[in-house]
Amino acid sequence: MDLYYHPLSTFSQKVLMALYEKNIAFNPKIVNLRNPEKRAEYLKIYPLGKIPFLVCDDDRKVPESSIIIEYLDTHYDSNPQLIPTDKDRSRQVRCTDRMCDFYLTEQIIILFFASFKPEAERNQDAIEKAKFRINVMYEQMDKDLENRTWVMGEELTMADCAFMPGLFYAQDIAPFSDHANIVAYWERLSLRPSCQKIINEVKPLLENFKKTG
Ligand SMILES: N[C@@H](CCC(=O)N[C@@H](CS)C(=O)NCC(=O)O)C(=O)O
Repeated sequence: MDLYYHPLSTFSQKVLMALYEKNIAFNPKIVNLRNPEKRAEYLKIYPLGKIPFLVCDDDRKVPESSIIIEYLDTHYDSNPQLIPTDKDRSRQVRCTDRMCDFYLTEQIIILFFASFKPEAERNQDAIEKAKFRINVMYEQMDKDLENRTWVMGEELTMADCAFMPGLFYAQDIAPFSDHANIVAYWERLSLRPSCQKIINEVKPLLENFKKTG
């Protein structure tokens, strides 16, 4: 199957983590959405132009990071199971994943792109709202992680895949150093081979992106 993605993209990293954790092989198709020609080519594959996007061998198309992970969980017999089969646990994991996407990852992306703009051109309202949401998420996460190894408990789930990219980018732009349980969690999470693989690939690209904007 083909995975359309970019190593710098947070939602792509979420899916990469699931693929690496489950040890599922895929054809990497890196999409550079900043290049107008490449973007136009990609729009023919996925008209909304969002990444990640999975095209399966039977030509089934799967958009949206959480839905791709659900597809991997239900179509591949490989552990870990990232969305529990128990209905209540499943709802809790999907809820945390969604909260993370909307109120942490997307807010961190807002701060990340704002950081490249001159102060006067930044949307201060959006920045304040983003900081507020990130802080609410950190407070909740720090409480949740008090007695847990992973964000939902002792099993790694899709929610951990969702938190990984945001926390990676947050280190510079929305530090969580005041939240000891998140710091300890990030240490555990970032040391997983799946995360190391993603971080090692993204670090040089990120340094370059910061220089060139
Ligand atoms: N809800 C989507 C969000 C995907 C998304 O926003 N991806 C970003 C990259 S991290 C993207 O495609 N941005 C390009 C654009 O919006 O044109 C998911 O979970 O996959």
